[in-house]
Amino acid sequence: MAFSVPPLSYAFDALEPHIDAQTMEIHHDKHHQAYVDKANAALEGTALADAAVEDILRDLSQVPEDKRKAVKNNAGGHHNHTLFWESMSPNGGGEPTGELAEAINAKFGSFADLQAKIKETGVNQFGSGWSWLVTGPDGLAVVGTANQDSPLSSGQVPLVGVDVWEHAYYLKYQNRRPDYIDAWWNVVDWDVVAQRLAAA
Ligand code: MN3
Repeated sequence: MAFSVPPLSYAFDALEPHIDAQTMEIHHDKHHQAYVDKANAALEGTALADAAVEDILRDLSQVPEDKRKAVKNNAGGHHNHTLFWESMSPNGGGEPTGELAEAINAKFGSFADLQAKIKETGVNQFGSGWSWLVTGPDGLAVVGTANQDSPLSSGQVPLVGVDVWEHAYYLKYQNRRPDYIDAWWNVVDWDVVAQRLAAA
């Protein structure tokens, strides 16, 4: 089954003032749709046309070589953005609790230390990409990925990530990527992140 852009579970303006409605609408309806359309076009007629996006991204070597770059970029873009929308909520913000909080404290020292690391990774991502909290063979980690590369392709499970492509923030924040990341914490749904860790 071809990929499709999942509908948001909240309105475009629900994350105001932290993420503006126009950015959300263009980002979701135009940018994400473009990744989906291009991923579907690249996979059409291949043995992976009906595969789950996670299974494709976990092993890109199974993608025919002439399609691999398009699939890496666009299936990656589809999966990254799906995670992104689901990780945010108008009722988000605050701090992780329970096992997620314990795991963060054990690995990074504190939630504030984790926030600093994600921000540093996002601010220092040259060009376009993402800053992620992942879990993998060595437990929790903060990693940056370029473009639409997925942590799944490096054997890690993305738990939450902040999109630091300019299209994610430029209308409201212009060049102020650090301010956008600071604001983004106010909409992160830590319950969803905790569920991802429990399922990983
Ligand atoms: Mn984006």
